[in-house]
Amino acid sequence: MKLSYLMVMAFVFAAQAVASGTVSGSSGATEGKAVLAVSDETLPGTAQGNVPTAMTNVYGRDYTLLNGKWNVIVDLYDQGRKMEVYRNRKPQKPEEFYEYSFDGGMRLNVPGDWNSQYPELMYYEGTVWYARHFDAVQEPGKRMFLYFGAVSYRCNVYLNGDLIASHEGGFTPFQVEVTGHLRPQDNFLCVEVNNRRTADAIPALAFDWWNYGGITRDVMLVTVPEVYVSDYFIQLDKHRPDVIHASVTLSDAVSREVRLDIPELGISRDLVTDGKGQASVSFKAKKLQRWSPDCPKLYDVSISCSGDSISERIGFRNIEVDGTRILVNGEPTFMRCISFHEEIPQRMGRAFGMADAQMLLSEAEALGVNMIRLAHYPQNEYTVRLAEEKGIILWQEIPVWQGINFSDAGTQAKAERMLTEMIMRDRNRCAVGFWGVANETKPSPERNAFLTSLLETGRSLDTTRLYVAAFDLVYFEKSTGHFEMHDDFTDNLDVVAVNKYMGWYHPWPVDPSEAVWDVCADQPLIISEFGGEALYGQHGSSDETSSWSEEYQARLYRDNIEMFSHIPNLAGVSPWILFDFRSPYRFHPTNQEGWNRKGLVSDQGQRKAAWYIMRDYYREKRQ
Ligand code: GCB
Repeated sequence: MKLSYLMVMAFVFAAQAVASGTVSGSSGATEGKAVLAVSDETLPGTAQGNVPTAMTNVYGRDYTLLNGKWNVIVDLYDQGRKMEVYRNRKPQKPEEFYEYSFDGGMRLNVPGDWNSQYPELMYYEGTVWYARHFDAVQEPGKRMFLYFGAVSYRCNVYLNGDLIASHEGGFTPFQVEVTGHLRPQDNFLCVEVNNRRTADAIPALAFDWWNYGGITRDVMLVTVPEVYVSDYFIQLDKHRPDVIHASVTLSDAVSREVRLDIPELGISRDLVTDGKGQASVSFKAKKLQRWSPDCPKLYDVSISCSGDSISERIGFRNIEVDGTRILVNGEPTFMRCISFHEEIPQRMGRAFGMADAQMLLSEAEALGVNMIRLAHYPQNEYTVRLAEEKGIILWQEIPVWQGINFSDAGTQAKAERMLTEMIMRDRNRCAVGFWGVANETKPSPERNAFLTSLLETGRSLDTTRLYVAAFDLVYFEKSTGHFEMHDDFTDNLDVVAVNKYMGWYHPWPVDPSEAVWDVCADQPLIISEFGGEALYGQHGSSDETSSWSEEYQARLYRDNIEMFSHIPNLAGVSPWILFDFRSPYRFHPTNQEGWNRKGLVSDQGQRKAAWYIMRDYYREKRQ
């Protein structure tokens, strides 16, 4: 099959799906945009158009996991597409042969990154072809979708030899409808995964974490009714404590009766979708107990229409800004925050399941946090949902991390797509209090336009969260004797966040007791990163940065904590970071060895001296 034919078929497939209303429904905000667009020939620069986002609450659906051992071909020179390995051909005649086979070769666990599974793949950046067979029961009147929790970083998906979908972005889900394209037995699913860093990608060419590649989250075959509830958004009003807003979108533009039940609140509402398949309602909920870090109350909520019913546990809380304070359920709340990457240090691999979520979150809880900044990209749903059950407020962000090409329209479209996919996946999670749009960007007209459009996109999908971005532009102004920052873009944000490494990247210009801040004085300010490196078990001078000692790191924490009391609009702090994490550009041969050592906890799970200082500070901030 020639590639052009393949591409045509892919478009036909996608177009058929759309013509029959089979591409998953979308929210009002994504509605009306282009349909499932299969990429151009090359993976880098994969064009997705504005594909409707994946269905809401996939774990509440009828699904089969396609996880497990997949066969793979490592394709360093990108020859697999030319050889059409996705067709998985076998010799049929004596003179026929193929220079590939998925059988008998390397196998990789899905979900999982490839880097941690074979030593020779540890640094690999390129293409890996994943393949597996599966059976599928196509029930009459039902629709089927392949759903990928995340593939890092870009991929093409081939089913039974045809290209059916493409996706770019390593941390958000996507789906493709396969109704009518499945055989009862032995479907051949092949995914061409590529994690090469490129200048137009997000993140771009260099970033301070490991570039894990692979099918890193669950793969599911999902069965839904002909017309199904594709999306819903049920949240408390931004300001009022007892008014719930609910909107429901069906997969198809049809008018149907929909019922919304919250039995514990005695709520049962009948809605009728309009010609676009959408309906919304607002109502008062008497005796509503709001979700909070101290009492993470969740309610069973179900939405049904003829033929479909979906339920999950949803919580209700208000989060808003009052002057320089952040209010949670009307109460001024200091954000005792921590960050972690989606990485299990002991395994040197990306986190993906419930056990991993338990590990990461229990160590965060031990520190006494009420909030986590999920650095620097949307993390898996196990983590998000478990954090919600534990009462931890979340900041989720997209990987717009330094070095992004703000002048590239394609890059901007990708960022908007990532933001949309993140918000659509998690906007029913009341734990999410903050959507982060960028980390460490510098003022420029292009940057401003890029971020402005991200905020517009975000706010068109969700106005109940606080929008935030982290900046590294604070400096000490000698003439005033204050720490200052001048970036007008901050006016567009609900909360301003600052990464400032006093005592590490920046020597103290004054004693910490005199380090007074005058930064965005009329807005809430979160110190979203501070810290320094120490090798667990290494002892040395508390005065010497280059000792990489626990003593120096502990002192740095004490000094920063002292400085915090001179930031009048401080609304929260977040040490960088909970665990030491893998980073390719941490070259020091004995202190780093490819690790960023700013963790409060070592790669082997040992708590450094600074951990105790932070724990005590958070204990005090609770009172
Ligand atoms: C930062 C970045 C973070 C890095 C950190 C560091 O400002 O936001 O991703 O890992 O500094 O350790 O330098």
